[in-house]
Amino acid sequence: MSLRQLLLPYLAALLLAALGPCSSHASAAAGDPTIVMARDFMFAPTSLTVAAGSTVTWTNKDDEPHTVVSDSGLFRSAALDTNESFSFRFEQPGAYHYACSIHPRMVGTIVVQ
Ligand SMILES: [Cu+2]
Repeated sequence: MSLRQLLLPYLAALLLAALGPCSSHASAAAGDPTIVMARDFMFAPTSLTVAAGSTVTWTNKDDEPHTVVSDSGLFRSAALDTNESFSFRFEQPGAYHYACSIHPRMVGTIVVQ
């Protein structure tokens, strides 16, 4: 094995680590609790991709109360005050759209693969 063959996987891993997740899209491994924060009347990231079986946790980092309500009625949080959280486990692949019922322009999507 040449030195180049030995170094290639290491360099590839380094490059992936340097690139990191983009700010508006993120990914998580199965089972990882993933935080989607409501801050300044936005969910961040707006679109989050997770593996089936992942639990997504929303934490309100705003001074205003927010909710997390699925468009299809699959999940619905109570009003979350500052630093309160809501979690939901996504079992089935699909695209799940949700909004804050207090501020309907606050919208987000969880993509389950
Ligand atoms: Cu809100």
